[in-house]
Amino acid sequence: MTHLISDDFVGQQNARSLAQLQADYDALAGVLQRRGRDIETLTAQAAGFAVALPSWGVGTGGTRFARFPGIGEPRNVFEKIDDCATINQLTRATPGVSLHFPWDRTTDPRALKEIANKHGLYFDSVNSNTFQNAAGQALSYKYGSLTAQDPAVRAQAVAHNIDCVELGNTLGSKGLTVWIGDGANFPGQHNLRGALERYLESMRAIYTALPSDWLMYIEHKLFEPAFYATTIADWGTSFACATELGPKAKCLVDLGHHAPNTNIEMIVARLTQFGKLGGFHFNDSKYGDDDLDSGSINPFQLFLIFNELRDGAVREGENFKPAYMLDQSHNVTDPIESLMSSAVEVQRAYIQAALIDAEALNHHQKNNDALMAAQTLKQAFRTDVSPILAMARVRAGGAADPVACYRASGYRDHKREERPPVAGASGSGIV
Ligand code: AOS
Ligand code: ZN
Ligand code: ZN
Ligand code: ZN
Repeated sequence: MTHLISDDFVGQQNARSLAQLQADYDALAGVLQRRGRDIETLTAQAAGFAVALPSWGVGTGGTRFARFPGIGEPRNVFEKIDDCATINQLTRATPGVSLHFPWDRTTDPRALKEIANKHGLYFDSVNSNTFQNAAGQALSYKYGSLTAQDPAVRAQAVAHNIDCVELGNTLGSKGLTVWIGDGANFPGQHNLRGALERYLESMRAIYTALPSDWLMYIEHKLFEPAFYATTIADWGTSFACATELGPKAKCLVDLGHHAPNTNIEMIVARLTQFGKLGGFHFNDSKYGDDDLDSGSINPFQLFLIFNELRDGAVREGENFKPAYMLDQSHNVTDPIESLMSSAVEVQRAYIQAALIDAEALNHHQKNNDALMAAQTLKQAFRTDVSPILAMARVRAGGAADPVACYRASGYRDHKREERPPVAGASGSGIV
């Protein structure tokens, strides 16, 4: 029997700070009321927010230099589900889990689905992996996968993606995320156009195998592991490919996959405008694909992205539902703590953006009042919405303070006992 935190324990922990939370909540309600905003509407919005967990994120990550294993790390997908369930129990904002194959392969997907559902979790988009060789694989991806020169290698990579779709279908997923490391390290190594032609041919074969209610997410990335020319390096290439493939293909924006200082919120606006924004891998970065905790470096950028999503929701209506997922690497923190705080940071940006006085913003834009337009955004960004997020959690049975509750529970110490380390339990260091 594995140890899980009891709901009673969460309730007891909450009881200690409930009076304080109520006072903070009431004070914020007053502030918002003066702005003509009803706090309960925002709390309901917070309660409806969800961002999916990356199964690979509950283990300690690593860099290409080293991986320093954490304590009591999950050793298989079932243990990962326990950790994901705990994160969702405390945050009530992460009911989806995004699996990665073959890392999360199981001989009994039905049992996995049943256990996840029992915990109140469902499976979000599944991720294929052709950026490393799986154990026992016939052909190597050393020189590429979906774009490889060798048609047999391409066929193997296509077959793996179709396998992922089938497995995901059994698990109740509705999407396939495709990120490939394909590209060139030397000028001349690839015919740049030829590589993309082969990519499209491979992707067409995968697209054909998608169930009718599935989406395919194309994840671009500027560089790494290819350092001269990555085949799907930017949103333009991603957009062109998604357009070529058809309506079930959309673009996925991993925040770390751009050159430093790229205006990511503008990419979000463009993809939304042309109906191709599929979803996100949230994380934060300073230099490259750093995969640091969401909101830890540049929370304003996250807020501005959610401002575009807010605008997109108004313009596109009900059908605008980009997929939200975290994609982070935790090297110096307890992954559960990082994922909980990150989910809350993304939820915070969502609520801060919901607070924007859209009418005022529109007015300032029409009048070319740049200063007041910027101030309007800042007013929302500066508002501490923590009591809204905490109240939404508490009302749903989550923790007022997820990290404090988690620490007090001794969950990790239990896992230290239950999960003695095994060799090769985690995925690659690339995230
Ligand atoms: C790689 O840089 C991408 O972010 C992918 O999403 C990758 O599949 C994932 O991070 C797991 O390594
Ligand atoms: Zn990613
Ligand atoms: Zn990343
Ligand atoms: Zn990445």
